[in-house]
Amino acid sequence: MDSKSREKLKALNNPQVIKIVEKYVKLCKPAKVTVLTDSDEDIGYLRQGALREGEEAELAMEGHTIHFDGYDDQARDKEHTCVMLPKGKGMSKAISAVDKETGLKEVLGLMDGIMRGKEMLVCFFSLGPRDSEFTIPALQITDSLYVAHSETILYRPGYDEFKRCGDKFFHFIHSAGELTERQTSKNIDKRRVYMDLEDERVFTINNQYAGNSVGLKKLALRLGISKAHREDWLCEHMLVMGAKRKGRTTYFTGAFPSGCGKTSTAMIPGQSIVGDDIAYLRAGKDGRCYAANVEQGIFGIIQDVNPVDDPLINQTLTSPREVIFSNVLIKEGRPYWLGMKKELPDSGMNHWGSWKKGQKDDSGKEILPCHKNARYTIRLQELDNIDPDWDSGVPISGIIYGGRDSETNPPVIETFSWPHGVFNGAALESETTAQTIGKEGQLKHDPMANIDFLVIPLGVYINNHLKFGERLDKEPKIFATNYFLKENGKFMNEKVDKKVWLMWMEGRVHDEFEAIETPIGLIPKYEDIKQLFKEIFKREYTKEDYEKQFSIRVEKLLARLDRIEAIYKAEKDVPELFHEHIEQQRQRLSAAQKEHGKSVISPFLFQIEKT
Ligand code: SPV
Ligand code: MN
Repeated sequence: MDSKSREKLKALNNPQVIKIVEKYVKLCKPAKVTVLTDSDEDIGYLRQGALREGEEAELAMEGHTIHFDGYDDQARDKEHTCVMLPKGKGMSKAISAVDKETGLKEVLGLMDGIMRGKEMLVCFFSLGPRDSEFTIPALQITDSLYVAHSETILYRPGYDEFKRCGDKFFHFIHSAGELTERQTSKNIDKRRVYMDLEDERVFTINNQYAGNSVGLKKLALRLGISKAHREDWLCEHMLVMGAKRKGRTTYFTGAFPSGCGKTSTAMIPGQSIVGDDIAYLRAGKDGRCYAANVEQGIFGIIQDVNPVDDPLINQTLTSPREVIFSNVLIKEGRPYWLGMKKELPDSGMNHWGSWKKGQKDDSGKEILPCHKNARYTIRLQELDNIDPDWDSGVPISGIIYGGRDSETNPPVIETFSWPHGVFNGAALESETTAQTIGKEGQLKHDPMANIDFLVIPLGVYINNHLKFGERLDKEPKIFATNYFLKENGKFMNEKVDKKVWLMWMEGRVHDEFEAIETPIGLIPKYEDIKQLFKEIFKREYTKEDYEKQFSIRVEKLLARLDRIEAIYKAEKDVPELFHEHIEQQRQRLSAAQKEHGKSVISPFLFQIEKT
């Protein structure tokens, strides 16, 4: 460590930071240690370093760079992401866990000398708005310039926070491990992401894909869930946005599994974005729910970003500014991706290496021009639709849960109450996507779109949500959306239709629309949705479309209840209220089926809610 770095560490006057840095220098044995502050010079050092070392390369447009992760390192590795559990502690079946002693021994063993010949970077950030009740300082130690560079885009600087936080901070130790000549992680078989909740630290090694490597993203989400549990707030996989109608701004949060419309909801034209991925929710002194964006940037899926479906992001990614593209196709210094509504070249550099159309990988599978989970990394400030209050907690009036569900839920429903909404979120099912390693299109239970990140038992997590509502004087309304209903294999809605559902939800918050009461919740009246389609898109929305989309599919809904019940029956500590909601919903569905004598019931057969 040179004297400059030494000075920067010393100036923090934080013995815990020094202890941690010393410990991992000793273990990882880097050739050099560099400490970074929030200065432009230090941020520039990371960007320049990533280019110099070949973890990124410059593209034709000013500020744009490309980073490739290894061919087998393109998404979150759920299998090797584990909570290290102290002896005697239990965990839900759906959450991977390893005995703490065994896990620590394994991962620390793999980390011995892992940074040999490399530079260790020591960086400081703030999760959530700085110097606020939301702030969690985070120390990142990594040997990847790409990881550190990404974090300077995605997270608020936090060097000064460490002067006052004592030993209350999260820390993350990452090593990409040995690299190939393409500067990608070589020892993928030794990829591990191990979480230590007691010491609020995560070890992550032999990977580069940001969902595995960037400590402040999904690793901090997991530590945050544990901390929120202890301190009675909520840490969620949620967007935060301002919905704009009639000259007012109404804030919503929305939880959607990865690849199911979170960013595109936060980016609906005409609205404002606060955050697109992770939010901290706290009860305010005034009894309202406040949410803050944990991040200051977007690590977004690039597939289907085009002038029609995502005009704002498209404009941002095609003009000069700081952007890291990852795992797209590069030809003559220009990035290409799936669904960009442009012809893709037949050859170029991609996540495979030098690629040609038709090329197969070692297992004989044809390689797409660009990975489906290819991404872009930008600062929120690059967007014209950034909310003026994005850097603080905003009061939340509505919460949306949405899954990828081709055959069951209607496009939008309002739940009956906070507990009924929590039940809905807890019963969320969604088809898997390319954002995690494994098969796509499998229906999976994904409570609150957070299952991949849960580090506390499911029953405890659900109970925390119920209790959170009790602490509020004015609970947000809870809605459920489904953008992915299909008929004969084709989507029933256009991507942009989500704006209509949002405007309806916004209106419901302000008591401006009546709703129809069904066994699963309140749905819009045909006339209101027809009017919104006309106002927003000048498009005709037919009675037939409405009837198909908003029919109550009793058998499918009952089958879902059975699946959900079976999952929760196998869990400990599930609140009784949750089981009551399952039973009540089942009874309402069965009664409706009996009354109408069919298993798919038209929305026109239900009555307007009684107020
Ligand atoms: C997600 O997959 O939910 C993301 C990207 O937001 S990742 O960093 O992989 O988690
Ligand atoms: Mn996410």
